[in-house]
Amino acid sequence: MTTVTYIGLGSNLGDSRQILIEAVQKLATLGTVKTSKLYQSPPMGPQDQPNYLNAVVQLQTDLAPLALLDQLQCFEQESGRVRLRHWGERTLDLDLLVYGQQHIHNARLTVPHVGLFERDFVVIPLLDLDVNIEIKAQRLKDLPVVQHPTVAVLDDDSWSNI
Ligand code: A4P
Ligand code: MG
Repeated sequence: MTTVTYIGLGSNLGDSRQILIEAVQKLATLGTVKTSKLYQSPPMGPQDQPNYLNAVVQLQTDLAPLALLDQLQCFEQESGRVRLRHWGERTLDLDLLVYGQQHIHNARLTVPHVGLFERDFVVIPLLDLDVNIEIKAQRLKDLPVVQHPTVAVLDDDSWSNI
């Protein structure tokens, strides 16, 4: 059965734009993808780290949640993932934001992703993909972070060439 999922992409080390393009190409091997616009955002967490590039991909896939997480972690490793500290700089971060309507809580996975509603670098690109999206009965377009976003658009949704 095919499920609509949303994956958050972030990078602030290395050639971030190229790393995110390659991540979208890899996600496209798992199902049908659509990409949000490409954004630059100031770091959440430690401030002595570079700005991030962020985007969200809608992925329609047959993979079960943990099998999808395995793939995401594999793609992170393939990008030469370096992760120096919690909420710190990284070459590639792939977060499973939403998996259909499911609520998942286990040792490896919390879905919807923790902190999603407070992160403009996640909410704004999700709205690119579905302006009426609701998560846990919350309409994302009504969230406070949408009123004063700190993210800047770098490119329209053709940035990944998918
Ligand atoms: N895990 C649990 N739920 C999930 C999920 N829904 N998706 C577990 C993905 N992984 C999930 O991940 C640690 C563990 O979380 C995984 O092994 C998985 O089993 P991690 O990415 O290595 O953990 P981390 O470095 O502690 O980061 P964490 O807590 O995931 O941080 P975030 O939330 O990913 O934030 N600022 C800007 N502007 N843009 C960003 O993209 N990203 C971060 C990292 C910090 N600041 C940022 C950004
Ligand atoms: Mg993460």
